[in-house]
Amino acid sequence: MLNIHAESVAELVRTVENGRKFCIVGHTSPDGDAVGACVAMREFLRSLGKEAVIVLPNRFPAFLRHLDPEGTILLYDADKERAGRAISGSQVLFCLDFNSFSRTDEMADALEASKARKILIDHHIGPDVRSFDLTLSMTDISSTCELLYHILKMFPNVGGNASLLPPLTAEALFTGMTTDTNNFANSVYPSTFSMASELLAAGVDRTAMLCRLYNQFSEGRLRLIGELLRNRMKIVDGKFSYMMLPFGLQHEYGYSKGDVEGVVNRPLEIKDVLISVLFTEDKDFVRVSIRSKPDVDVNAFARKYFNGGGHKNAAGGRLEMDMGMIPEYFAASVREYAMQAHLL
Ligand SMILES: [Mn+2]
Repeated sequence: MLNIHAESVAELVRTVENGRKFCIVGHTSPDGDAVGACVAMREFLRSLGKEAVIVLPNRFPAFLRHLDPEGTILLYDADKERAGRAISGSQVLFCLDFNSFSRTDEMADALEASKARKILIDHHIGPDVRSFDLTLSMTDISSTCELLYHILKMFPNVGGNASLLPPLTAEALFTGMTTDTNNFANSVYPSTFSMASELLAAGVDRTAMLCRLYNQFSEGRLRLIGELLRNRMKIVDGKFSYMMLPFGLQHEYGYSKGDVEGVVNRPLEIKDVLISVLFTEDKDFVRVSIRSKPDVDVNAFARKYFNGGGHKNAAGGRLEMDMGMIPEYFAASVREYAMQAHLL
């Protein structure tokens, strides 16, 4: 069922056993899977008596804050000096939930320059294997958290027994798997349910976790989602949906990063809609989030038109374009792509 390269895991175990100072990094705009995997790894390494620090390129959403109770995760954009020292001073660098250094923005140079042994654990298509000393990558798996879960179970001190994982590791892994599958809605495999079952048996409080993840938002956030779906969602040719979230709207509703996570999935509930895209205005660019119905590949779409990529049914990218140009650009690109991919 699940085919994790045993020799690679053995090499990983040796690296952990022989190392003392570890640095764990995730991608820019860290999501539940990235933060979950980083925290899970940190707590696991600490339980083995190792020094471990997490560095993320920028802030993560507030609904994940409970995963970092001491608030010790370093943010590269806010404190380049300390974050840079943590990266350059480590013997082993764990790179989690991204497939290439370019996914870490301005942190990429520091990661490339690091002399540490670089280990990638990830589930995105097309890992840049040349940048890493050891790559553990699978795409037919729900999340990096799930992959990490199965890997950690193979450590000699765990020996397949999930209840021997540190409690925060177990909770963080369950969190990342839950957010990446949109609470078991997509990319769910038999191994995903095994993981969930074993972690529940090991004592993870899923009810409390779901409440922290999904029921702790501001009123403004829910009203913003209402506004997006009621007034902003546009549909091109009856099949291709897009929504735009410009600065004006963000300010009006007190938006903060992560607030509209998952909203991009909603237009797919419409019978004939095949692709859904959300454009969020950011400092010097527009963030692009793309979802599709199961048969439609948006990884190629994201690569070709949005300087990004990801998975078959969930991808992302970025545009350096005025928000005003987007409706026209989207309509033209999605029509061209639909022709090439024979979607029409
Ligand atoms: Mn992920």
